[in-house]
Amino acid sequence: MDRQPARHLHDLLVALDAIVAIPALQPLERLITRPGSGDALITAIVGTSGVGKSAIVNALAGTEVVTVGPLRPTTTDVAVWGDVDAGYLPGTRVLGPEPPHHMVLVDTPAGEHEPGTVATVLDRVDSVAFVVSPERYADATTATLLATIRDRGIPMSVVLSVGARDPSGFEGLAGDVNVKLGMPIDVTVGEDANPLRLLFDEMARNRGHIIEQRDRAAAAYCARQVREVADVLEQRTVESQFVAGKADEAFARARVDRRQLAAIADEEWEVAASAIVSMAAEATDRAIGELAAGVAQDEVFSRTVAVAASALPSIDQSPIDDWHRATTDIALASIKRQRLHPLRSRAVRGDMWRLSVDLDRRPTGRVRKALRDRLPDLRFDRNSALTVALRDAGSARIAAFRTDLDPSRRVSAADLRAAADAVSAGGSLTGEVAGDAA
Ligand SMILES: Nc1nc2c(ncn2[C@@H]2O[C@H](COP(=O)(O)OP(=O)(O)OP(=O)(O)O)[C@@H](O)[C@H]2O)c(=O)[nH]1
Ligand SMILES: [Mg+2]
Repeated sequence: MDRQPARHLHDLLVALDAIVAIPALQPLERLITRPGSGDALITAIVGTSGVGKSAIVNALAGTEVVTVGPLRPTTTDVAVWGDVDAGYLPGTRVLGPEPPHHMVLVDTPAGEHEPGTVATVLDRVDSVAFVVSPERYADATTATLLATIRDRGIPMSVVLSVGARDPSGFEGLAGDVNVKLGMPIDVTVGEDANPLRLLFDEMARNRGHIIEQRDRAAAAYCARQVREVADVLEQRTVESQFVAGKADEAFARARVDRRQLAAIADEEWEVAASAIVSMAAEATDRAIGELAAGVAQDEVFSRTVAVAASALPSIDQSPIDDWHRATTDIALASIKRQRLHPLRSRAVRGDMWRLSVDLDRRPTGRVRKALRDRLPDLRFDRNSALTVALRDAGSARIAAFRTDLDPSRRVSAADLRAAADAVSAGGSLTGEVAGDAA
């Protein structure tokens, strides 16, 4: 698979508001990070609580490798049995014999108890063994879980787990499960796990095909999620333009040029930044003085020295000079970075406005002075109409900032849609697995 389109889409999504982008990011991780062709088929064992998911894993292992229990739910953490990168698939590692066909089997917590965990696992795995029991196959939670898997288009087999019960006594059960799930049972497992081993034999043989199908499904699902994000982005952009327009009206009413205000805010920030630099420099000078005078007893001070020394790559004959330069450079760089970061400086500006006008406080001295210089007849403290207008404007600007999904305006809905299309057109691992599918 060409992972480039997925990476590009990933970059666009991370530039957006994280909360909105997460549902689209998760399936993308598979397309970017799914280990290559040398790895085993990853299958999740999924179902509601008590259907026998963990019991099936133990039956396959021939020994108790995961906990089975009468309490609901029993499994609370994902258990990964087989060889796969823990960064790709986190969870407790199962110790025991090798899983069949070097597969990776994932015992999951019950879907109704840990829906978020199960959804994350689903986004990573290649296929699902969906487990039902004679007692639980027709309930709403089973249906919800099944819908989650179908929605993602994950290749799936249905496993009926009967435990120690005699399956011959279940007249009409198979037909009813078929009707209720809308899928036939692929395998019935009792205390003997052989029928399931046979199913896994076949899955292992079709491994390349299953992974390819899964990648296509992940790409399609991801593209769908991204299109939803693009819709939200479009809608939010319209909303934020509307509130920003309201702010401009308020500024116009008050006859204040907001660009002027912004410039003043920047100027204030610059003054504050240089104050921080000189404070840092003074502290450094003081420290150097104390060091030279041999009074570096103070615990805090020696810690500072240790940190500064460890930050320096090598201490030559003039360690104090190096130290001074390094700490000043770091202070300057961090201040510059903060200042240049557009999000941050906009947020700082927004906060300055809010402090000065939103809470009915007077604008800061420098803002007042600068405005007074430019508009000599204005008297801020007396002109309540202006204060109200400024407050409205400040609130609206802040609201616009918060409504905006992409305050830096690097991502457009059209970019997102185009990137999603590219991913759904190329989201296949065919080339990588074709050679070793057999
Ligand atoms: N009578 C009895 N039943 C048990 C015992 N341990 C497990 N079971 C039953 O065996 C079945 C399978 O249990 P599990 O394999 O833990 O079920 P699971 O699907 O993994 O359930 P969760 O981990 O809760 O999602 C359930 O019906 C349990 O109630 C036990 O010690 N005594
Ligand atoms: Mg369990």
